Amino acid sequence: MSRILTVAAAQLGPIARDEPRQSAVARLSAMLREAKAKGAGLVIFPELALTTFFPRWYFEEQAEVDVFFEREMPNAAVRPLFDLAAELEIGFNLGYAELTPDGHHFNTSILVDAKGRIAGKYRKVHLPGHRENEPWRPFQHLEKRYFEPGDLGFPVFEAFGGRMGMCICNDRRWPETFRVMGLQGVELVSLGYNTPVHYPPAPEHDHLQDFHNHLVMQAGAYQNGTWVVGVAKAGKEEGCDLIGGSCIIAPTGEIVAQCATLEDEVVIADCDLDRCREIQDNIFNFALHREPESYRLITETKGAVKRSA
Ligand code: ING
Repeated sequence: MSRILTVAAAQLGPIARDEPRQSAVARLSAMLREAKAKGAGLVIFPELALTTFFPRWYFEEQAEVDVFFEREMPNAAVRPLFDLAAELEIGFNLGYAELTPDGHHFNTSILVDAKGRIAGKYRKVHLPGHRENEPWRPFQHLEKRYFEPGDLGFPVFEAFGGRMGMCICNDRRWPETFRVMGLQGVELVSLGYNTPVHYPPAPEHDHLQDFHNHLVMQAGAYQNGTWVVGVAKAGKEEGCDLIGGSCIIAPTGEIVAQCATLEDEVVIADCDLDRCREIQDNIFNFALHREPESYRLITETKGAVKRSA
């Protein structure tokens, strides 16, 4: 038995600050067509795929920030992407900045099915960076200022013939993210990221960004027996170098497809969702091997506690 889902990782190169959404949507649509031509049934786009990564700047006025947010989804600018996907009968994961009708700001991704319907929504839980302007930095990382932590948890959706989960960027660095979805039997986690090469608080780690990117996603895949598709907004975007490394990872942790550029690039893999069983029924058979009584600290504390044995 094998449930093959052909998945495309659709990496974006830089989006300029003044690039209109229509331009980004045209680039996303071109990659959707390419993915369809290569047999894909699901295309994964990056985090905040409609605009430049605006948390790199400090804005005094909220109105200056809100121009980067979508008040409804789909909307006029994005509707052509939804229509094309429904016409081609292909689904996609799209990351964008969500401004809700009651004024909440989230870093969001949606899973859209092959008929153009929103089958799932996720709001980024782990917001990296800082809240106040820190002029010592060559660029800001103000996600804690511009977004609220996601309020939907880490849901898993039945779609595309399997159990689909999502997370966003920094979420991938936290093992809890994948484990909560693993405990719901997730079979494919899709995620987008905007990851600068330079990390101002620890520049001595800059050369490790690509290694850490794959390390955390491969671990997440293997330790939960799930496919993972991680997709970058890459390249020098408004003077800030973002890593690429978009890839498709099997439940064994093996990278089976990887982008080679820092531009718009589509890579494809046939993901046999039944291969999750090799891991979930054996080495990481949670019901057989986990000992949650020993893990209480994980949900009882936020920061580390210095307990003596
Ligand atoms: N970006 C980065 C990420 O978690 C970051 C923030 C960069 C953290 C480098 C650590 C090192 O990949 C987003 N958008 O979360």
